[in-house]
Amino acid sequence: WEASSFLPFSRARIGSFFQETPVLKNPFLEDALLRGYLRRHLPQGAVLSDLCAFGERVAIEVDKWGRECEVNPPRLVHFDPWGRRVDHIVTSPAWKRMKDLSAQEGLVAIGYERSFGEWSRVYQMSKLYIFSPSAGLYTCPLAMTDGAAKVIQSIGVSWPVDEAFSRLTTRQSERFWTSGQWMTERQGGSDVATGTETVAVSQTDGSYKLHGFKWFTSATDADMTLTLARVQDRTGATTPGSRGLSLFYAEVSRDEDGRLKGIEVQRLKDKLGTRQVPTAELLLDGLPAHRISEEGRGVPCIANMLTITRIHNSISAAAAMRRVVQLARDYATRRTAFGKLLRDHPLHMQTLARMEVETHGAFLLSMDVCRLLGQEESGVATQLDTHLLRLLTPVVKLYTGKQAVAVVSEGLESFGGQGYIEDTGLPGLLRDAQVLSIWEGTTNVLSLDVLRCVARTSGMVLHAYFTHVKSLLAGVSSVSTLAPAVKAVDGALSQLQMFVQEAATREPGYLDLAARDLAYSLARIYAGALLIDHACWKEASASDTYAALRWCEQDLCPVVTKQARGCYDPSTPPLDSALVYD
Ligand code: UCC
Ligand code: FAD
Repeated sequence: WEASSFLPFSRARIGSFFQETPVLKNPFLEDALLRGYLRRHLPQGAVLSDLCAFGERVAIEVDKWGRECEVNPPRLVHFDPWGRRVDHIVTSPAWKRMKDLSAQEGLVAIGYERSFGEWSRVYQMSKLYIFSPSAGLYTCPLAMTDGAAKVIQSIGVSWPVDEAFSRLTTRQSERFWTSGQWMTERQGGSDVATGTETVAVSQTDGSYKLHGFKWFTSATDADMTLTLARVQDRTGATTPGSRGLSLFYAEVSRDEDGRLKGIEVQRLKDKLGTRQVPTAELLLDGLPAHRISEEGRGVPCIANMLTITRIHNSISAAAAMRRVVQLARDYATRRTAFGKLLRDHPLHMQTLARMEVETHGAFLLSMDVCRLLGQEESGVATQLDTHLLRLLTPVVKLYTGKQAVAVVSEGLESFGGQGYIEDTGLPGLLRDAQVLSIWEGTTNVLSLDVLRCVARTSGMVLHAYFTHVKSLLAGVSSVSTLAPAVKAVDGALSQLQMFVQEAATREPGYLDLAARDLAYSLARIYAGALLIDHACWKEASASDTYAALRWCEQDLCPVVTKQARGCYDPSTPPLDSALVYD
């Protein structure tokens, strides 16, 4: 017995070494790029102190709630104990706390209070950026809530949506509402125009009842929703395609027996990630609703919501990258391998530095779209700014969504095996990142949206893009250490301009094949210009310059590289198909 007390391993002892866990510190204070960006553009003390205090709260308190949302996911109770259908979505206390917190902290309200003029959106989104990785995906209902408020504001805040607008944008938690966005049906989430079967039957009082099946509805515990349906004429006929779609406002409410009015929750989706969010399949069986768009103008009307939710998506993508880098760099100061800390292994640091470069790019891209949104909303946007906002919203959403998956995946590996272990909370980051390129428009669908907006504006959005990128580069001195980066962006921009001119003369379908690479080129060149511009700021750090140089070493214009290889030639589609189905 005495001898065994010297053994390091026995029934009672499991060894003396325990790895220290990575520590989440105040995400505002830990983020030099965010703080630098705000010092440059929005240096107001009130903003910085609010973000600092909120960052502290996120690290100390909110992050735990986010974890609780993940381990205690929502469930659906179809029936009460006496057999009555109730369709209750039971959410965790932490999920409910997130709702109160979101109202109190003004996570939607800040964008509508506009206390900081054209920079109000940057302030709001900075707060969401700090919040997002700890939010237990509460950012999902907040994005849709913001989007719904935007739609209402764009059509005019009057009956029947005035009360809803005031609730969506309030800071009073007891009044705060969230909104859903029910677009996707079984036949199509991308091709909404063909896929929407839901019909709207007009009532004598001017309202409607909706009948249909919504295949994906997230945060189904929302208080209201915006949704698409086809108005039936007297014979029951509807107009097919996009021109038959109208936008409806519906409240999600219950009757005196506790039954949802006009809705049956069929089931909750069993999802790879976003498990914190109740995502349901809904049968709409006479849901009372009001039409809020002109008949047949549903898609353009809900496009305002898509703009907002896609911007939220981009912010969440950048935030996921930031969080995994933050945790990985902390871990590298605690974990030893081969006799030294991970931070002292140059190859490990190179890996984290590459992740950081991606994070820099994603952050600046996302914030720039927020800047443009704020300018448009406060009436100071030029025509060029408005064009840029339209073009960049899908570009930034699709690019950052993909980056987030890659960076978070790399980030997990930087914790070794522990990155794969569920109760570290790390795997959830990857699962949740994976959705960012799917919902709110997949990568291909958004790439095609870019082409459509170029065509619809007769190229004006591209003209705005080229003009603005040139203006970002214009101020850089030719002897600057940034010269190689400027040369790379300038060269890529010229290549892109030539590509666009040449592609316009090609056979139909040519640009469709190039759409994804074109969108990537737009994103990489623009991010390069933003990184250079930020590094030129008088208070920029040496790391800002280094990040710009590193970013610009990659292929900034893949659409031209691939064009040179014949990737979009008419011969490729049959070859692609043959390869896939070989
Ligand atoms: O996924 C969803 C919710 C997930 C949860 C929320 C998370 C938020 C982030 C949280 C972060 C953690 S809701 C479902 C989202 N679904 C989609 O995104 C659908 C993807 N499909 C598309 O985007 C398609 O391109 C469609 C549906 C917009 C295509 O519709 P159409 O009708 O076939 O397309 P058209 O012909 O291109 O557009 C019809 C009109 C045109 O205007 P007019 O008639 O005046 O010429 C377009 O200019 O709509 C206008 N339009 C737009 N306007 C279409 N798209 C846009 C746009 N993006 N911006 C402005
Ligand atoms: P499809 O349109 O069938 O696409 C399948 C594949 O085909 C994709 O890779 C796509 O890129 C590609 N593709 C499609 N068309 C083309 C084309 N023309 N050219 C090239 N490639 C193409 N929807 C809501 O309305 N409300 C919600 O709250 C909501 N929540 C969601 C929550 C989660 C967790 C998920 C995963 C989805 C949610 N969705 C929601 C649905 C989501 O918006 C759709 O799944 C998405 O828009 C894609 O539509 P789809 O599933 O019909 O895919």
